[in-house]
Amino acid sequence: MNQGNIMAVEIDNEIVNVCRRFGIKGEAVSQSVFTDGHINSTLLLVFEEEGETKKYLVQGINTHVFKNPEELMENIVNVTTYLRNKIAETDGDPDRETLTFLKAENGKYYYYENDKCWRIYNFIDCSHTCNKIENKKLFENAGRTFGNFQRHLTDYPMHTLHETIKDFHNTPKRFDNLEAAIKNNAAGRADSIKADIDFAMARRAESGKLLDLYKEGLIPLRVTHNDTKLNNILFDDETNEGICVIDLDTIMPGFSLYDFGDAIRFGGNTTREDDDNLDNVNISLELFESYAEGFLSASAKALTMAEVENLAFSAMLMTLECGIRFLTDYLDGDVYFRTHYAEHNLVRARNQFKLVYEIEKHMDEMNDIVMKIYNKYI
Ligand code: ADP
Ligand code: GN1
Ligand code: MG
Repeated sequence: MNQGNIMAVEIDNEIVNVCRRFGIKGEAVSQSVFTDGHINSTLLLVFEEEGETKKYLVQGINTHVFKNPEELMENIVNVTTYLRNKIAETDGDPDRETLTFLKAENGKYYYYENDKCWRIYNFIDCSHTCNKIENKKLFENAGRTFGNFQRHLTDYPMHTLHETIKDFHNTPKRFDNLEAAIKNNAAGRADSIKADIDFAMARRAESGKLLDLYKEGLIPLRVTHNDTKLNNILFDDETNEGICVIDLDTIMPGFSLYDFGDAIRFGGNTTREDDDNLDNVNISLELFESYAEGFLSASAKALTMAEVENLAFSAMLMTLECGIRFLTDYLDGDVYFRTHYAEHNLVRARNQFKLVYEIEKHMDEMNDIVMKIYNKYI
């Protein structure tokens, strides 16, 4: 079962033809679309072949965002191959605990058809994704899953990874982009959002803190996921354990704090990231504690003191950065994130800024929680 938003649609022959390019045989019996992601377009295709049912994830790569599919897929295939070996060594099930990509007839792991770029990988059955935490144990499991993911990749040759999106979590650069978008005012929306711009700009000075710590040698570069939204983990239907980390497009060298902070941004919010009722937006300290418990249980021993001391700060920074990105896209005329209505990016930005405000208010408590858990694991 998959609880992510999924909707049955009519079978599209164009998509079935794409599947043929990847050597998929049999009769297509259903097609569904996942509506959660903001970037790629994701479909589930089910085929019947000689009495057997086979399920595939068919994904249209957003080439406006990922401009070099060759490098993108090289990263992903190399990392998943490496993970397969690690998982097999520890008696895990590589077919379920990492993604397996199909090769197309051109010998590559992506295929252009009618100017669209496609990839196909195994659908992991009896799993589900979540957009909202129903019980805190699940968020602890999420923390452990992302913590283990990072741990598994500790010795991965980082220099071989391509930077699929340059300066992805460089928050000062994200501020520069916001400033440029205000000047350009492409969609004519700048005048109406002065208060939102002021809120962001008031925090510009602290946006380079992690980069400064890196320059001082206090936090290291690691192989990181960089998009640790809760719905980028598949949970086992029976056990609710996190089984597989998905959405691997942004695996790049980064700071562990990016992964921690971004997970809190999404899963620690008391409501969804596009709730327009700002009274609903708050940081759940209970959920923060659960995630920190899971994450630190898997990674505490490997972290530097500066990393530990900035876990709570990273939640604020990643939320601020995401808010800035939504606001920038609103100013640009919604050219990056998929939106479902005209003000969607503005609603998302305001939601994120409210969460920043709440995290700032609770920063001391969040730091205390981190230290309490950290001391248990060292
Ligand atoms: P996006 O970049 O658009 O977020 P994702 O790779 O995260 O795309 O996929 C979108 C959704 O599709 C996920 O949140 C999840 O619900 C579902 N999904 C993706 N990969 C798999 C898989 N291998 N098995 C089962 N469901 C999957
Ligand atoms: C995008 O692809 P998806 O929906 O998992 C975005 C993330 C943002 C997130 C906000 C490549 O993630 O960086 O944090 O939306 N991915 C990319 O929800 O930009
Ligand atoms: Mg995703």
